[in-house]
Amino acid sequence: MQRTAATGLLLAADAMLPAWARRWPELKQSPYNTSDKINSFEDITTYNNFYEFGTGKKDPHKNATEFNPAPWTITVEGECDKPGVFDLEDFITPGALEERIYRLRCVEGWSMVIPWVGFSLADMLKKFEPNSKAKYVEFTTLLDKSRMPGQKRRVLHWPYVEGLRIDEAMNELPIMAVGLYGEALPNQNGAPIRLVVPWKYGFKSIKSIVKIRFTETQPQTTWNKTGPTEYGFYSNVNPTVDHPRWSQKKERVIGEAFWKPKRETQMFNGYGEQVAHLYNGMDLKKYF
Ligand SMILES: Nc1nc2c(c(=O)[nH]1)N[C@H]1C(S)=C(S)[C@@H](COP(=O)(O)O)O[C@H]1N2
Ligand SMILES: [Mo]
Repeated sequence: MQRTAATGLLLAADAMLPAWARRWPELKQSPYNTSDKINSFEDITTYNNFYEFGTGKKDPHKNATEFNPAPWTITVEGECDKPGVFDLEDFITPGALEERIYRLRCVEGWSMVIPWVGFSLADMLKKFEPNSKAKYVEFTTLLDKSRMPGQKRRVLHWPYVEGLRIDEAMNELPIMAVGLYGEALPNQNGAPIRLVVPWKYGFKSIKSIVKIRFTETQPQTTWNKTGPTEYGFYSNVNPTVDHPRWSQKKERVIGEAFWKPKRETQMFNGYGEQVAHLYNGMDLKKYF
C-alpha cells in the first residue's frame, strides 16, 4: 500500500490511543497459526468463561460492558533481577505484536479457533531477568469486586491465579494477548491483557492480568485449589486422560451445526511438535 499523508496521520493518531481502543490493521502472521476455520467474532465474544463477570457463558458479554481496563499496570515480583510496576503501554510496541491463530480447547469439552493479537510471553518474561531460582511463573487477575461483580460471590478462590513451569512459559507458543480480530481485546475476553497457552485447557489462559511472580515452588492455582482431583497443575489437553466426570476424547466445535459430529481432541491440542519434549519421562496420568 502506498503510504499517503492521510494514512500516516491515521497511524499516528491510532498509536496515541490507549491500548483498549486500538486497532491493528496490518499484523505480521505467526508461523504457528492454525489453518482450521476461524470462529466468528460473535461466537468468540458471546460464549465465554470469565467467572469474575458471572458463571454463565452469556454473562461476561452482558456484565463486562462497564469494565474500564485503563489505565492498567502489571506488577512483576519474585525471583528476578528486574522486578517493578510496569504500564501496559510499555509492552505494546508495534514491532512485537503479531496475529496468532490458535485453537482454544475448554476443559468442559468444546473448542473455538481465535485470531489473537499478542506478543511472545517468553520475550516479555526475559526482560525481567528471571534468576536461577525461578522455576515457575504465577499470574494473577485483578481483584476488585466493584469492577468485577462476579467476585461478590464465592464461587472461586479470588483472585484467579494460574501458573506455568518456567520452561513452559519460555516455550515459543504462549502469548500475552491484547487483542483479537485485529482490535483491542473485548472486556469479556480478558481486557486489557491475558495469557494464551494453546496446548493446555482454556482455564490456564488467565484473563485481565495484574501480577506476574517468579517462584521457586509450584504456584497454588485457583482451579487446582477448587477441585484438586479434577484440575491438575499441568492441565495439558490430553484425550487419553479423562476428567473424573467426563471423557476428554472429543470436543464440540462452537459455531458448528448441532448435527455435525464432534471433533476428535488431539494430544496437546495439536501442538505436540512444539511442546511434547517438555514432558519427556513424565507420567501424564499422574501429572494431569
Ligand atoms: N480470570 C479468569 N480467567 C479465565 C477464566 C476465568 O473465569 N477468570 N476462565 C478460563 C476458561 S475456563 C476459559 S475456557 C478461557 C475462555 O476464554 P475466552 O472467553 O476468551 O474464550 O478463559 C480462562 N481464563
Ligand atoms: Mo474452560
